[in-house]
Amino acid sequence: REMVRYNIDVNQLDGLYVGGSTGENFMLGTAEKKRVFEIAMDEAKGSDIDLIAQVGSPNLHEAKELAKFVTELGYKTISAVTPFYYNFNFDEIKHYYDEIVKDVDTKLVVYSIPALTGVALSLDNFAKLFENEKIIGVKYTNADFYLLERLRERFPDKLILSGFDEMLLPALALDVDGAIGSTFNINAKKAKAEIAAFEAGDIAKARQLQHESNDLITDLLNNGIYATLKLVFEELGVHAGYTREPMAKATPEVKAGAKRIYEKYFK
Ligand code: MN9
Repeated sequence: REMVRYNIDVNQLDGLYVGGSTGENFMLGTAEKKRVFEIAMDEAKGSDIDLIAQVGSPNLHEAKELAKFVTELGYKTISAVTPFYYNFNFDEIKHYYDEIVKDVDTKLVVYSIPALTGVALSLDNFAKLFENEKIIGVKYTNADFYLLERLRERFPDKLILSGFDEMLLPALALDVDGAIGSTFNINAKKAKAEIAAFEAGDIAKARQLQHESNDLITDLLNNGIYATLKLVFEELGVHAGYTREPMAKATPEVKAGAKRIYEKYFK
């Protein structure tokens, strides 16, 4: 709840992606996922922040149930990770997406993150997924900028949201519509300034801001990004809890590292 409030009140983000990797979604049970969706919606009510609910799971029954659940809660957009682990073929993946949106009127953004799922979608794969008009875009967490350029060129009307915070500037150069990222939880101000500089044509400033963000992101990654984001939140007075097993609990070294990051970048 406090993290959602911080993102609305302090970060003033345009939107929140609820139930993503950083939300440790793939370690949660269905009831817990539902509770997270309820809490985010509850806090967001009355603000004009956009919410996207990530409902995807290799358990298609669960994904469909969650899609229905969040639609009834009032979410306008859902997202689903590509189904992972079983090396599903593309027909199976296409069926998965068509099924998730079939019984809801919510629009869907594909969550593509090949490094963690092992599922790499081709340009033609995207074209087939996008034939379904309820599938309106992709959260693109991928360092393949050739594919990103081809996607933007071929689908000018689809929503492309960049997912690697450390590559925001090259993604902006390829005309993405926005970005979703873990580090925006604590680094929203700088990321928004970078986008504004890019849009104003001040590439030197945008690049400088990306350098500064990447110093922070590198330190976060080296200290364990999920635990450290939570620990920095704690330093900011936001009760963010701790990472769930099987992720390791923060050791004294990790805690000291997070404190150093807080002091270096946020004081
Ligand atoms: O998709 C996030 N991906 C993961 C969003 O956490 C797997 C990113 O925001 C990264 O955490 C971030 C650092 O690599 O770019």
